[in-house]
Amino acid sequence: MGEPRRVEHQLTDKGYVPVYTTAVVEQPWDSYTATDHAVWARLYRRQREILPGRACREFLQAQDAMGMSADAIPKFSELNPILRAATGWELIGVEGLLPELTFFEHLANRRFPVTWWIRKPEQLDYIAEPDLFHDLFGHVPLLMNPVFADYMAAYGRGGVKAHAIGQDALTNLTRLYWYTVEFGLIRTDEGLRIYGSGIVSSSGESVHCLESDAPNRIGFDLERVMRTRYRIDTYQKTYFVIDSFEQLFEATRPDFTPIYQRLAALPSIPAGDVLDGDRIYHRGSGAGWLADGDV
Ligand code: HBI
Ligand code: FE
Repeated sequence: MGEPRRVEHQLTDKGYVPVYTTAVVEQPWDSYTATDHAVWARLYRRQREILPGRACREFLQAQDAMGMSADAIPKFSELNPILRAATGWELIGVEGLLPELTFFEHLANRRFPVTWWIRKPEQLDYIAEPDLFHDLFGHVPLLMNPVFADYMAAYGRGGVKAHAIGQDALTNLTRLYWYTVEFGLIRTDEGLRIYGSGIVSSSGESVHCLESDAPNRIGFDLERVMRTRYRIDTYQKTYFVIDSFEQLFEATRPDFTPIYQRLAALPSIPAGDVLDGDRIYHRGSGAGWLADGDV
């Protein structure tokens, strides 16, 4: 496949990466090489070895229910009927990062953009932009969960509105995405579990987020999360813990406009801070934190 045309750079959980065209592309499944399938298999097996007992049951069960396996890169055409039947969502192939408004509009219409290409073997442990493994392994399974699927669609609608309001609203909303969809933890009877896609697609952070003494683990609060800066180049300094996907969906019910107005008058919160009033599951030691670089 030719190198896609690059449009601009966008800040993501891996730094500034090129934003590709908004084009929707068919998954070129027949063009995947044996190396592409081997990279999928290696990453899939490694994550499925460490995620039982760490990822929430809903994630693991959904991934199995979709028929994902290490055997080969899944076909969007085979996943879509299953996903549509479960929650009305479907996957669309894209070149990579989309301009924010385009991304939000897809989510609002229950279309999840999945990058069609997978990283190279030499990028196994680090890639600067979301590839097929991050999107398909990390983001797609939980779209089978009706409540989380509704949250993602509500998030998309919120993003379209925030885009019309301005950058401050977008910044608040991006932090919400960050600390839930990408790096969220959930409380269960067996303890804290992972549901964030940025974590479940990362072998190191899947262990670090639950077992390291360094990070804070704090109960989810919408405005606290919207004010909290985050990391794009290291593990998160703070992980926010929801009680349930219902709690997360309920948080998106109110119109955010008055919240954005209130937050505009308040300072942002550094990524590693713990505040009075926080529901503290774990106060981090801060070991290994970099002093600067919060976004
Ligand atoms: N585009 N394809 C794709 N995938 C993303 O996860 C994505 C994006 N564009 C913007 C974006 N995420 C973030 O800025 C969100 O916070 C909007
Ligand atoms: Fe992502």
